[in-house]
Amino acid sequence: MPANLPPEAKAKWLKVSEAKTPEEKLKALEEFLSVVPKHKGTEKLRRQIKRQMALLRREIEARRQKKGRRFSFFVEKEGDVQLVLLGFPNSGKSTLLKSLTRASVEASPEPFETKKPTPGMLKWEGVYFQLVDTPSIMESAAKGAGLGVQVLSMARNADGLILVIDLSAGPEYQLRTLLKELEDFQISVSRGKCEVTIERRRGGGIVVMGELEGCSVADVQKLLRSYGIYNAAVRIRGRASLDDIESAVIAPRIYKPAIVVATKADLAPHNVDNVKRVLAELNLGIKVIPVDARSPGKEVGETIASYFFNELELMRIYTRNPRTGEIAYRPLVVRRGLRVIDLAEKIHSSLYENFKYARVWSDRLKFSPQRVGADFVLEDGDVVEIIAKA
Ligand SMILES: Nc1nc2c(ncn2[C@@H]2O[C@H](COP(=O)(O)OP(=O)(O)O)[C@@H](O)[C@H]2O)c(=O)[nH]1
Ligand SMILES: [Mg+2]
Repeated sequence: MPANLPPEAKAKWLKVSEAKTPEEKLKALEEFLSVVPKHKGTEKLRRQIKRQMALLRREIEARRQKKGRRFSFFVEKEGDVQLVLLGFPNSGKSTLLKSLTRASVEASPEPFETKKPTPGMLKWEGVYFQLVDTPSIMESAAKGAGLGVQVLSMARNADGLILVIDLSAGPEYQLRTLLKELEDFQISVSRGKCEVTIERRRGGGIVVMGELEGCSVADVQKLLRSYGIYNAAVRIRGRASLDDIESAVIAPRIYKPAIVVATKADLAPHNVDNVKRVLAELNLGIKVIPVDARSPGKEVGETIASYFFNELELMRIYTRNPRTGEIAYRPLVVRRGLRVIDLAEKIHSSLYENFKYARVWSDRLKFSPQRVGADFVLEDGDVVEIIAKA
C-alpha cells in the first residue's frame, strides 16, 4: 500500500536525500519521521526508516571509535570489479587472497591477524577483479562487535561478496551467521521478487524500464515528482508495484551477488554438503566452491571471476581509435544493455554531444564493421569506433 504522504513529509524527504554526511542524514530522517502520519499505510515505511536510523547511529559510533587509529578502512576501488572477502577468524581469507592474487598479505594461525583491509588483483580475460581481504567478523558484527560495522560497510560498497567458510570448523554456523549479519546490515544476497533501481539523471524526465504491476508510468512519474525527483531512469527487474517503487526511493534494498568459497576442503571435504543444504533451505542460489585455500588451482580464480562477470551482467567493449585504427588493449567493462550513445557519454561528454555515428566490429554481425546509430545495443566483445561531428 503506498504511503500517501502529506506534502510536508515529502518536503522533509528532500532534506534526507540531500544529506551528505551520516550525521546530517540521521537528523533529516528524524525530522522526516516526526511528520509521517501514523496509519496502516505508513507502517512499513516507518519500520524501514527506523531501521535505517539504527544503522546510521552504528556507523557514526563506529567511526568515532575508529578515530585515533592509524589505518583507514577505505580501499580505493581499482580495476573493474571489487569483491570483498568476508569470514570468521582463521577461515582462510588471507591465504585465499594470497594464492588467488599473489598479494602480499599475512596468513597466520593467530585469529584476528588481519587488522586492516588488504587488496589484491585477479585478472581474468581482460577484466580486473580487485579482491579485498578484511578483518574477520563474527556474531553480532552488525551490532558493532569487533570491526564488524567497518567491514560490513565495505561489503555494502563492494560489487560482490566472497563468503569464506571454513569446512573444518562448524561451517553451517559460520554461513548462517554471516548471512544473518549481512541481513541485519540491510545487505541482501538474494534477488527479491523485484528489484528497482532509481538512477538520477541530469535531464530527460522520468523513464521507466521494465514491468509495472497495478500502476502506470504516469503514476510512477507522479510519485517520484512528489519526492522531488524529476529526472531519473527507473530500472525494474521482475514486476514492481507503486509500493515497490516507493520503497526503492525511501529504503533501497541493497543486493550484492555472493559466492561461497569453502576452505579446508582438504581437511573436511564431506562438510560441503552441509553448506549446500543450508543454502538450499534458505532458498539461496549461491554457488559453492570447495578449495584448499593454500593451493586452490587456477580454475578457482576463473570460476569466481566468470561467476561475478555474469551475476553483475557485465560485458567487455573494445574501443577503436578512428584516427589511428588502434584497438584498445584493455576493454571497458560495462553493464549489458549499453547503447552506443551511452558508451560515448562514458568516454567523454563532448563525444556524447557531438555524436554522429559509430562503427561496430563483431562476428555476430552480418557485415562487420557495421555503421550504427546512437541506439544500437552493444554486446560482449564488440569493437567500437565512435565518429563525432567535425
Ligand atoms: N589445511 C588447510 N589450511 C588452511 C586452509 N586455508 C587456510 N589454512 C590455514 O588456516 C590458518 C588461517 O588462515 P588465514 O588465511 O590466516 O585465515 P584468516 O583469518 O581468515 O585470514 C593458516 O594457518 C592457514 O595456513 C586450507 O584450505 N587448508
Ligand atoms: Mg587474515
